[in-house]
Amino acid sequence: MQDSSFVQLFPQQASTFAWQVDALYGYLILVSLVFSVPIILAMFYFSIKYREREKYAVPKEIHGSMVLETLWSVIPFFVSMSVFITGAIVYFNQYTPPDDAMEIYVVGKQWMWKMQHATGQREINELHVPAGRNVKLTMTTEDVIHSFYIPAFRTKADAVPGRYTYMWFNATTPGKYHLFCAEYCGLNHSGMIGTVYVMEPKDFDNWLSGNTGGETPVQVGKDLFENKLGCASCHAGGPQQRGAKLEGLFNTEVHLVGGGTAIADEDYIRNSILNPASQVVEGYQPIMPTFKGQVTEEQLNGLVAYIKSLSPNAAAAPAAPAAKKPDEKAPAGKKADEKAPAKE
Ligand code: HEC
Ligand SMILES: [Cu+2]
Repeated sequence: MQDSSFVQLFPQQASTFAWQVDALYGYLILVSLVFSVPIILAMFYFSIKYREREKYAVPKEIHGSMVLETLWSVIPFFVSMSVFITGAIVYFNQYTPPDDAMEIYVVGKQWMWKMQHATGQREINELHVPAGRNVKLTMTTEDVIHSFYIPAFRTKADAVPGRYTYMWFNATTPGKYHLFCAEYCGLNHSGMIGTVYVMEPKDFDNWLSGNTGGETPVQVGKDLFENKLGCASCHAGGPQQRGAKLEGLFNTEVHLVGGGTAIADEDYIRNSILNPASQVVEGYQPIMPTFKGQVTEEQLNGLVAYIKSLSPNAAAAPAAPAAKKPDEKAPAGKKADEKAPAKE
């Protein structure tokens, strides 16, 4: 629960890695203090001790000290490496979703968060999750960049147009927590807020079964695949099928025309549907039409979920998206504000 009884410096720690983030943050503050306080004190001390006593005095020459110079190089080296290494450990832990995580789809949109559980329940600006279980969010957005931020879990990840990003957490304490959009996304950005409800696992199971919310993402995808979009006319299986085999595809390596390879993760499947010509599978003709503009983000999630379900034994996504190279991200200046003003 949010505690407002006293001035609160930090939000409550409500996920398994919250304490790690706080400990690292505390360590950074400590390092900053250890380096800044003595320096400022020494400044005052020396400026008084060595103040000008007589005009044009010539001070005694001091020659270098090997011991001193070694120390002030080696100590900061270890201090900065300790920040780097602990930071990297916390980061990789936070952005590597465990294989056994329960999956929830999140779509950002000006100005709301739309969630869908694997069992079909939909929520808007609310997210119900069980305590003590690993939860993985697969996120994207319909318009500009948004950022999914749960301060009490000490986790935040951008939702980026045109691809999937992931976040995971294991909530420790049942209660109600703030959910924010942490990337300026236009006029009503400040209203793009919500609530995360962490429930006891058995309450959550009740909530989930008492809230039957229509079709599951896999069912939505299957329906699109077999009926509405006609994917099955090429991908139905059997010897004469014109499309590539999709059974067992997820998380395997695909050989592409032109000699490259790709791992068939969520982004690959998504891209195969939207830009089929950009990654043509070896041994096939580039006859697949693009479905860009014909499917919503939620329908895409369904198609991806359905194609994943054709590979029952595949593990979850291999790599953390947020751990991708920074240059793969949208250029800093090209974020939400680019598109947002037009809507105002
Ligand atoms: C006109 C026939 C045709 C239709 C319709 C079609 N595909 Fe394809 N699809 C292909 C062919 C051919 C390939 C292999 C060549 C390529 O990668 O473009 C392919 C490749 C793919 C791949 C990559 C497979 C791999 O092994 O890497 C995916 C995923 C896919 N299609 C999904 C879909 C979905 C989902 C739909 C419906 C929304 C669809 N396709 C509709 C013909 C089709
Ligand atoms: Cu937003």
